[in-house]
Amino acid sequence: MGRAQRGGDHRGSVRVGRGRVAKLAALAALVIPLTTGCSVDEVIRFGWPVGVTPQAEAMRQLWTWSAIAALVVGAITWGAMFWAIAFHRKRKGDDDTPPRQTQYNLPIEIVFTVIPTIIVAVLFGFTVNVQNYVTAHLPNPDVRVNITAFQWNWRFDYPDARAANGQPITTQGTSETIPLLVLPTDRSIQFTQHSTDVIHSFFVPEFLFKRDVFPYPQQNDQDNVWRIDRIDREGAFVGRCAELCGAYHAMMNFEVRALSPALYDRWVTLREQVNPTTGALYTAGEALGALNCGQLCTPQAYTTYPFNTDRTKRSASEPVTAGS
Ligand SMILES: [Cu+2]
Repeated sequence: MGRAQRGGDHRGSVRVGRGRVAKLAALAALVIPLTTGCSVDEVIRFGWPVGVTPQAEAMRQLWTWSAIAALVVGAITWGAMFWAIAFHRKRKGDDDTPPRQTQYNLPIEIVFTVIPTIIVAVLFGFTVNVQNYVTAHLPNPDVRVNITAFQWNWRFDYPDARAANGQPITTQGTSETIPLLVLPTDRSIQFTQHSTDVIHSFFVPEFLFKRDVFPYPQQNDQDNVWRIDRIDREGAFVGRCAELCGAYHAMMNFEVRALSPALYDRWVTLREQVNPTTGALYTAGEALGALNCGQLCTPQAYTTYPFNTDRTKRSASEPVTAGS
């Protein structure tokens, strides 16, 4: 067998090898999404939770398109890299002459400066647009809630709803009770927040949003007002403190309970009244229990649970069993 013929066989086997790799890659690209149970919706969320507000959806779309833009740039870059690696390797018999050099090529330099600048400008434009939408205030919100954060719990006041004692409806968490932030679906809600001690952060993952809770927000030049246009569906959503605020920061949880507007109105009416069983104003949990609407009206939080404050226990807190 001559040298040329052996060389031909070698090139042929390389071609077959490359073809097999390409087929395997295509097969993996097809099979992996199908076998891992990922829906198209899940894939294009690129790991973000499913939001329940229009603001969350706007941010999710920004994220999705930014990720797609990054993947397109990535695919072009990886393609160029692998093409150079595969087809421009130093081969046996090549001498040490360097390949054709293209530095100081002004048109290419200009193109490679202008294209990234355009990409960054477009991403910046869309980001500012979404940010302005998410952080805008509402002139006339349907519901207003004042949030007070403190080491290590939350208080929620409804300034537009007066209880029988003339004070706004208030829900405050304790070491034994996770505070329930009851809100209506399909109504605009504006939150005003402040802290009584250190900086906390109000975070509901399903809102895809968090805002630091400052002491003295005005003096600290902080925008402590934000809003959501509506909550899209009923449900219970865990809320957390997202700013390291002290020893029990990780346990500073609350629960958003989103009710239909009709149920929410009934809940507010109950909270304005005295509970005949206790002789005191209805608590958030008692009023929910009285609505009797199934799991959504469970008097205690069920997305999270109170923590054990006894530090001598040295064991993890346990979920509160039903009825306790
Ligand atoms: Cu905190």
